[in-house]
Amino acid sequence: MIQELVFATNNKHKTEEIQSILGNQFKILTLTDIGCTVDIPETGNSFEENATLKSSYVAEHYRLDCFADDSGLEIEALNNEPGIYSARYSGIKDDQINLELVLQKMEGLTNRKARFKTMISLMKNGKNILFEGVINGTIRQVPAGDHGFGYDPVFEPLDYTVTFAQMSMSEKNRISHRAIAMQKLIAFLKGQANPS
Ligand code: ITT
Repeated sequence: MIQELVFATNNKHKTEEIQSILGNQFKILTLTDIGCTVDIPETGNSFEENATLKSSYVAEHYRLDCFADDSGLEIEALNNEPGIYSARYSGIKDDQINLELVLQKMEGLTNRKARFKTMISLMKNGKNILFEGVINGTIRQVPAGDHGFGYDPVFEPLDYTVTFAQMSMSEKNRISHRAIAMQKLIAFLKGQANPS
């Protein structure tokens, strides 16, 4: 039987990536599917806290097991900004404007090291279980590619010569921060691993 899982997100790109990673072993229910129209406040100080705020909101208000992903880009030369503010770095939720702000702040900087991080919080039977995924890379001077979302056009993973936005979804899903965290979640749900 296919297991249904609530994924607490309003981000359509994340939902697509995660449904594609899960394949047909699990079916994702979104916030819309469960009738939740709230933009759950992300007032925490870390990916971990924000992921937990989203998953526990659904667990408390809908009495459903649920997982949430909080993620973002950490750039070494910018003191790990935009970090937890990735979705609204410029003050507004606009991928293009936020990406341009990153490039502007990095003008003239030679240290281009960055990483994408995902923290997944799974609320299951009232318990919070966390799964982390990280991928290292560099920030390009000029955006390239039109797949994906967010900062994908400027992020080149280590050992690759293309950006995330130049990869197909399945290529990105083989190596991304979200895919790494999701594989840990899947292994846990299948009873094959401890959280990490
Ligand atoms: P939900 O909170 O509803 O899940 P969100 O877009 O607000 O959706 P986050 O708070 O986790 O999600 O912010 C993540 C932001 O980080 C996202 O909007 C992108 O700007 C960036 N980001 C995260 N993962 C990314 C990825 O795989 N590729 C490109 N940018 C990514």
